[in-house]
Amino acid sequence: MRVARKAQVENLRFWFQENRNMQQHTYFVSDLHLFSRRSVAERHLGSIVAAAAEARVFVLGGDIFDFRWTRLDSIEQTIDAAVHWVDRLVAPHPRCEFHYVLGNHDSNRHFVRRLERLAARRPNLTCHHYWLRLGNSVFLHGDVADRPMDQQALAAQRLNCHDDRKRGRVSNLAYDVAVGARLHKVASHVVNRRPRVARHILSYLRDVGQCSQSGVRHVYFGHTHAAMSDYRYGGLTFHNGGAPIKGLEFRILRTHL
Ligand SMILES: [Mn+2]
Repeated sequence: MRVARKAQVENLRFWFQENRNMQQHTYFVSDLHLFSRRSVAERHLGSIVAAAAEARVFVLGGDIFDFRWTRLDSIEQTIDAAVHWVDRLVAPHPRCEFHYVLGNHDSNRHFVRRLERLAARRPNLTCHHYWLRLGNSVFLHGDVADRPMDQQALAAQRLNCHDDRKRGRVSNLAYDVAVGARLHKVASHVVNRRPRVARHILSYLRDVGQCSQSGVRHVYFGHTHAAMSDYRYGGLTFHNGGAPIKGLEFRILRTHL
């Protein structure tokens, strides 16, 4: 009897440990640019859902949707589809904590309002406008990599995205040609040299008090569409999962948390 009880306790302990291990991971995904024609994110949806199913924390790092370059009929329709997409990811995984850190492309104010309304209904979803700190890691979209920006400059820049309009057919075609010719890849490598990107992000993080002095060790970001892992700069380690766009590298990042 005593042996049986002991075995039961052991089994229970094993079960809890297994479950705890399964719930340990924190994932970061950004720049899916869903609804734009250039995005191949649909190919990765299975892996995203699988990661969410075993994650303790799942961070959506911005530009998850692309309203400006949507292939749906209107921005309104895209917003409906986007909110539905987030809910379909969040609702079936109540044990996973989801954080949506906004990017420039998903800063459309109508979308943000709807996303915040969804977050109010879903206890496991939180929306962050600029950055998120968890343990020794900071998560941000990364549009501060474009040029040196403090918080005030970023907020001003984001205002330009609040009323993003859907782009017309001609500019869409021009962009497709650029993507076809891999021009976006070349441009991205020139503008997004790693030391420059890290320097700009670091200067923003200092402005918002999130640097190595306050215990930050890892920075997870997107926006540049240039994947990088374990890039050391200014006492921090930078990670970027790239983007699921033709010709570019894309990864779902499992963080150090
Ligand atoms: Mn971006």
